[in-house]
Amino acid sequence: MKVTFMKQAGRRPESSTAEVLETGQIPSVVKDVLEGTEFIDVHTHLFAPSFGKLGLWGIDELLTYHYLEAEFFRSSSSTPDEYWLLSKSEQADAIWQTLFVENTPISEATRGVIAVLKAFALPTDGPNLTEARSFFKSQELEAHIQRVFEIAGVSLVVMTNDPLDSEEMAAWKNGIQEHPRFRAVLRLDKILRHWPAHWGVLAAQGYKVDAQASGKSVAEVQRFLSDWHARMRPMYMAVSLPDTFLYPEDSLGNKLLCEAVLPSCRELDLPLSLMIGVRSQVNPAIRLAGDAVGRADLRALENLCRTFPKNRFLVSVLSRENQHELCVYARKFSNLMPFGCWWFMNNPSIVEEITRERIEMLGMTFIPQHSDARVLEQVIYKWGNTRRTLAPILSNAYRLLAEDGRSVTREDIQRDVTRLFRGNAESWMNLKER
Ligand code: RAT
Ligand code: ZN
Repeated sequence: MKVTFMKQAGRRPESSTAEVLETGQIPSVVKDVLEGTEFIDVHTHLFAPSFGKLGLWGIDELLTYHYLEAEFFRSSSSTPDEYWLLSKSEQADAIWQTLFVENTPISEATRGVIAVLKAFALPTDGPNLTEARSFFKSQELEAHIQRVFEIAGVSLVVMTNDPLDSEEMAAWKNGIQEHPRFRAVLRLDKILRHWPAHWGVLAAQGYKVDAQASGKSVAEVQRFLSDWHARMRPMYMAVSLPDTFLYPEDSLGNKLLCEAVLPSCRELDLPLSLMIGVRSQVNPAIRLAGDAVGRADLRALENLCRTFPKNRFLVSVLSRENQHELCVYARKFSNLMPFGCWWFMNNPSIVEEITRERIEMLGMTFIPQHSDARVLEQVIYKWGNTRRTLAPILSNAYRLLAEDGRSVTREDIQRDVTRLFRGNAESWMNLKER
């Protein structure tokens, strides 16, 4: 795949002789451009190889993805308590048997596993996982990563890095070898949402903080962020927020957000990613699969964008009901960049609705998708699905434009696709080649 960097996204191509496309040619050119452009994946839970076991890959991890676990409990008679007692490969076997053998794997998440198996020419309807297991076992990780990225058409993925996670902390402190395909993100959920449970970790590292975030705490959190910035070189800072998030509101989280995190983002020239709308652990028995969604009051976002015009906010919202407001706010605030169709939104029917609306309201000034992949090979199906869903949406938008009287060229389409899937991320995150 060829990487096309085109940073002056607002400029029309110089050649006015570029071939004007007939409306009938538009769909195949759009498809071709989507396939030939390498994307930047702005939010994943993948890890570079030097993080060791934190990086998940292979068939057992693919099958025990929490999206599939949620579906498994709907079709299996095993209870969560029984399931959690199984080993990873026994869990994978149980999910394969229930969702892929006894049922048709037609949901988005099950179909994803099928697409990954197909990408490696593995059986998609086998009675067990023997062949898939031996295939993945024989892969050398670095070469496998290159192959996966190549098939997925992705050049770079952004990780999610929690500086308060003990395993990650140890990996960072031992020194992480930079990988050209992975970039870090400083994730702040423990600081902004769960300070009472985690301030002690900062204190143990020598930062003068206390449970009430009083005294020197704010300045010390800034010192912590700046130290971790030096260590991680993150693309942005990030937090996932509940549907009940309000700003302004008198809370510890908001104090740390406004007095420590946002000033640090300004000083370090980093955007802050807000992922809004999660209702944590409505069913704790199913663990990671137990989170749900709630409609948020996006006036909180309006207030943040207006009060902090020098901060850049990358925002994804989890509820379908909040998507329209997010587009409206993006029209009001140029320091707001909507990104991705997150988690329960990442299904073709909803991606289509959201993306059409974003194009109609925002042109090319948004980042259409991120994969949220937790297991390496998921980028294959997640990005395959994005290209497949986006192709008719973009084609239709160009057809309407052509019908309304403006000629469309391949160069126009390339410029737009590059902006959507690379340029907006590059400029918002000051992404430079390393
Ligand atoms: O999509 C997911 O895998 C979720 O569990 C979350 O990790 C979410 O994407 C997040 O980053 O909080
Ligand atoms: Zn995520």
